[in-house]
Amino acid sequence: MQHNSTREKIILDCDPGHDDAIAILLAHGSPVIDLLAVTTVVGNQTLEKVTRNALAVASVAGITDVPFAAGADRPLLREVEIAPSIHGESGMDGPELPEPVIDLDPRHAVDVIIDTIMAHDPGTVTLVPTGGLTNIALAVRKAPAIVERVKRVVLMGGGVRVGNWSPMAEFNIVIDPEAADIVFSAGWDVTMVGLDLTHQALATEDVVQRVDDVGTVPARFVGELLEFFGHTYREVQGFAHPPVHDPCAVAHVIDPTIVRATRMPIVVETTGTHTLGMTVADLRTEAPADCRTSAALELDRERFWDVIVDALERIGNPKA
Ligand code: PIR
Ligand code: CA
Repeated sequence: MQHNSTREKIILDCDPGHDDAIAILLAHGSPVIDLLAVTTVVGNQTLEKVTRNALAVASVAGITDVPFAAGADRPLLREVEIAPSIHGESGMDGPELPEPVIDLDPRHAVDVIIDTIMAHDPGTVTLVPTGGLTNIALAVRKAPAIVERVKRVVLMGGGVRVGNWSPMAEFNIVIDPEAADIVFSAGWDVTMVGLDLTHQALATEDVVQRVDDVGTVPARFVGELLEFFGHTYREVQGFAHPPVHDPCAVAHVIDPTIVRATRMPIVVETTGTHTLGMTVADLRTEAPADCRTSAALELDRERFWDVIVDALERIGNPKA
């Protein structure tokens, strides 16, 4: 991997999760991303399971020089809600999951997030959350100075007038709406890569074929993830092809012309009777000058899959 300061430094906070796993592989394999840390949070499955899955991804990809740390095992206020109907009992059903080859960092994820941000120059670290926002909210409360210090937050979650866990709410936001509220209103730059965008990132047959053609162990792993994810998305959500949500946030950091965002005020609904966890976007007029929130609405499909295939080709066959 190349080591120069032109690469975008990111912390990936995730809940693997089929699409989270692909986000880790994309971040690791991309020549323009410097993956500083991977942190885990309860979401698609229990904290224990998603953390185990993250370490399995590290094994598959041969990631040995990045800290992996476990974080919150429950939301700030709500009961734990997981998604076995989509991600299976393990949280990453489908491929065989290899044993960890690296040890978990002994620190709590919240401390890894804070320490990592503070160890780098101001305005250089981007946070990329692809699960519930509990860890990020806790980090903001524990060390409010990070709000000024990070470059920006590019999160997968929410959507403009579209939900998946309820008619109006997306899973990552609705499982911890108070945490999401803290993150969206903190005052830093937030780019919401939501369902409007990720429902354009469908793993169609030609995409699966391109991944298959890479022919390496990590590419085969991705193929098996897509097969299981495709199956549950067909059975449970009635989709012909599965949307590969989380890598879209990483792709936006790689190149904002692949995942294009528009500035607009966005707030999180924390009290709605039928709209709890909705990301309420104001599209009535042009965003005011001080608006710090954006929603990604437009995907360049071709180049999105290009960067994923390119990352897989660069990872190669670490176990072979
Ligand atoms: C949850 C997810 C995906 C699909 C459903 N139905 C529920 C997970 C993905 O990992 C992604 O981060 C986000 N949450 C999409 O809602
Ligand atoms: Ca996720």
